[in-house]
Amino acid sequence: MINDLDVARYQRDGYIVVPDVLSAQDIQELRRVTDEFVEASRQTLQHTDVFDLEPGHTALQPRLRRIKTPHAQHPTYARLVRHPGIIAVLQKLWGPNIRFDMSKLNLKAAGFGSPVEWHQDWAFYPHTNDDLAAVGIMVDDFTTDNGSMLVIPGSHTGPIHDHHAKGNFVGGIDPSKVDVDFSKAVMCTGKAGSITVHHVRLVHGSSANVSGKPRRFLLHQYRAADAWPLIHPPTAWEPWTAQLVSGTDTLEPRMTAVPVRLPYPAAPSQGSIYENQRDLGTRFFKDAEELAGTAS
Ligand SMILES: O=C(O)CCC(=O)C(=O)O
Repeated sequence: MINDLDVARYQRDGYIVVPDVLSAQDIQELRRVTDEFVEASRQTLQHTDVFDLEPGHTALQPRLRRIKTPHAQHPTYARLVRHPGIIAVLQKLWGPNIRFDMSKLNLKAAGFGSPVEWHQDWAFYPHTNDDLAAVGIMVDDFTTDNGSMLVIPGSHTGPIHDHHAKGNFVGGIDPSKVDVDFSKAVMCTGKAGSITVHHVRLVHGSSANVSGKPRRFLLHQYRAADAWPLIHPPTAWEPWTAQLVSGTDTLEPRMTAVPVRLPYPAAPSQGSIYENQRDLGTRFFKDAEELAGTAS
């Protein structure tokens, strides 16, 4: 699925895009099921354990921003956690022993999909080593104008940046306070069925969707089986070991010299990264309305 050059590129840049991992049939099924969730979101006007809603969401015009833990909500999503193409890519990067963590599906509907401010996933869940990555499945074609993910190549080897504002964790980086050259950002575009793999310490984000086409991104978090969470460690062995998707488990976490900054005190706005980032003072990305206002 990937070769040694891809591995070297991942190690150097902190991300890769791999085309043609999911079949056209997989994608058709993912879109069908996802449309059902958008329909179901008409029934609520508040965020729930499953739905994170865009501002302006109504029953008549549903604006679903995220399906939370989709693998726990529908068998179609659950099956993809162990997709052989995805697991093969991770095995090539880390070796045989791999554990799934969590999933989420970020939807950016045509014309209004929310931006995600710059952040490092590591700020949310530091472990004893940093062999963790998010795999992003492109459910739609990712283009230059529909809010594709942006990454800062090489930033996974740098510091863990401050994700706090007014003393609280807010899950986003204040662009005016960090030494990151955002002009070096690269956009991860590709055809539906491609995947992105980005390192847990990579600085990344994404702008609003100003195109006429949706951008739906199913994200799976995985980690090497010997990476042990420094916060929210498992409280029972069985569910923890059941998340192994390849290889064998271990009772011996691998400790490496990784920079850690804890996500405390907790974000004042809870529920999703979009909510956490509400309290970030300075924003990098404009929302769709602001972009439309600028354009007119
Ligand atoms: O949906 C995106 O473009 C990026 C999402 C992301 O980084 C996140 O949800 O943590």
